Amino acid sequence: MVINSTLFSVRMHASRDQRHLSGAEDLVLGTEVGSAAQTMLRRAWTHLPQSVSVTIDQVDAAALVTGRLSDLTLASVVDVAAGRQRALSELQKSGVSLLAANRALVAIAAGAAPDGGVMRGAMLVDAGSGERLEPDQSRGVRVTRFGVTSATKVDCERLLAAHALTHHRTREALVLSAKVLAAPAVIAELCWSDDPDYTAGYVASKSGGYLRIPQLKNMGDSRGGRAFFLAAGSDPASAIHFLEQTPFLVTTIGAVHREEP
Ligand code: WAQ
Ligand code: MG
Repeated sequence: MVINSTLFSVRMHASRDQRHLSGAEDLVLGTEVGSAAQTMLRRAWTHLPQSVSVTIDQVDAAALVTGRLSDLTLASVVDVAAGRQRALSELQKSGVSLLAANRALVAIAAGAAPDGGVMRGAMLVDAGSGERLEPDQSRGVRVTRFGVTSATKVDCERLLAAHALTHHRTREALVLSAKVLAAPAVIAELCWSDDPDYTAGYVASKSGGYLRIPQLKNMGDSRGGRAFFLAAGSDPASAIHFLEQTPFLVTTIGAVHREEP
């Protein structure tokens, strides 16, 4: 029984000139640590890194939280402007104020770190006031110590492939967002990639699931990021602790729906 066996958090970070290139994260059995690390190193090497770190930590089994992937809905939008509009309305539906949603979107689009670059982690945004709550606006909050059981990973890949979603980013983002939405006070997430070739992103919320939006930025744009919206007025400390420390394992997949164009 997977849940009762010892699990290890395996994470990789590749960089060049202090700049983040690639990262990966998994929660695996001891017997799977070697292959998980190897898969991550292989990925790191495709980015021509100068420095790569792989960190392996046993996780506290007593603290383990298990969860399910959100249902994924494939949105259909005509361009980036429509994609961003859709993201704003989905966030509002999930209880985020237009002010807060718009502030987060504008910040990610501009480069949310103080120097206008990409943050390593996520912004925490008060869903009412739009105020940023993360202690370090350059690093942000890094979600770590999460993964998906190998059987569920296979099921997830098969389901996504049936909808032509074959990039590992989609599955990884689904898994990450499952942990984010399980965090205390978090009501929604907005994300798009910092990879200049990957224009898709999503809004995930407790109420609406994972809405995949194929165009949230233009090709060639290397700005991207994440914002986690906290219920208005909440203290970010317990959310930060959960996101960074609590081991979270996905054991069940969700469904996939497609919106008509
Ligand atoms: N914790 C918090 N924030 C993170 C983490 C993490 N573990 N990893 C990345 N980020 C932030 C950081 O600011 C990055 O710049 C930004 O998110 C984007 O990261 O359904 O690939 O790894 O196909 O480039 C969306 C998938 C893909 C859409 C997102 O993000 C789909 C993606 P990336
Ligand atoms: Mg990236």
